[in-house]
Amino acid sequence: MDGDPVFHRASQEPAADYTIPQDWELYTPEEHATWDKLYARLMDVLPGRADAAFLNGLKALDLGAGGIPNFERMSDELEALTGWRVVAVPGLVPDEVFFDHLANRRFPAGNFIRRPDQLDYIQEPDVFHDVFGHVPMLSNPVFADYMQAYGQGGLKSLDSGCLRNLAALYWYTVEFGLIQSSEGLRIYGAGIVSSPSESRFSLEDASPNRLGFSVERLLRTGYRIDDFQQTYFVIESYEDLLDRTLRTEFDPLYAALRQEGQAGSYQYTPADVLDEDHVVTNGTQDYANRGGRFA
Ligand code: HBI
Ligand code: FE
Repeated sequence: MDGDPVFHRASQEPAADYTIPQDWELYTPEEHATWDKLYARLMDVLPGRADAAFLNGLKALDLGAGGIPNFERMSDELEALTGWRVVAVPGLVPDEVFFDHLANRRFPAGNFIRRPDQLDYIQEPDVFHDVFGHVPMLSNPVFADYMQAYGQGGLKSLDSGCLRNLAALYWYTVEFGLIQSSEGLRIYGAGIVSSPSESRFSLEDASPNRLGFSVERLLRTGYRIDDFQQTYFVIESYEDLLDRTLRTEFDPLYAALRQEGQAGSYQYTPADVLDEDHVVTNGTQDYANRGGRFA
């Protein structure tokens, strides 16, 4: 993720932490209508596919009330649940800024929304991806702890040469994670829940692999940034995700990556299934004809 923010309607230069006013009163009726359209499309797909933790968060924060949520009001409700607040930023921010926000229970969300002709896919996270996709899970106390731990870990990794490896852990959990829930396989990743087509694909298509979560495996695994994932990683529970991550000694893993010349690169492609992988479902090989670039 390049660190240069793209200024969207920023009413002023961002602060050192890249935060800007949300300018909620400046949204047009068309921008609010875009939120409502995207929300309605996803509510046709997510019940029965998104994990209960996500759906409960959506309800608790009332994100379907109509129009783009006001960050101040939403943050007061979220803060009462897990101590998290949502702050407006103009776009992607540099890693150290991003990690510092997460480490302090502040989720940086773009304040712009995609144009009506971009409903299906946007290159850069907008307010719908960031707030609809990420914020409901922050109302779950265990996942809220995981996100803060990720930020704290990121700050400790700034000089490791392994930030791209750490980004893969974020990608395959926070963005594209699946969970083995009591009702079956369910979605919790923000990148999936904000996409109606990938919400179906990730659970029901035969072509992607679905493998058991492992921190070390993810640090070494590349991912696709402009197509559906070819592999999804499945956690047993948010407690297990948090516990394994907190118990992981990252420094020796980073040292091994550097020693192997793998720091900042991905030893495994999104297509690989390893002998030691716990296979939930093996993908079919016709996935490869979908195209898309690896990160
Ligand atoms: N900035 N606003 C914003 N949102 C992100 O998701 C984000 C970022 N900067 C860096 C970043 N993500 C990546 O390093 C993460 O994948 C770790
Ligand atoms: Fe995201």
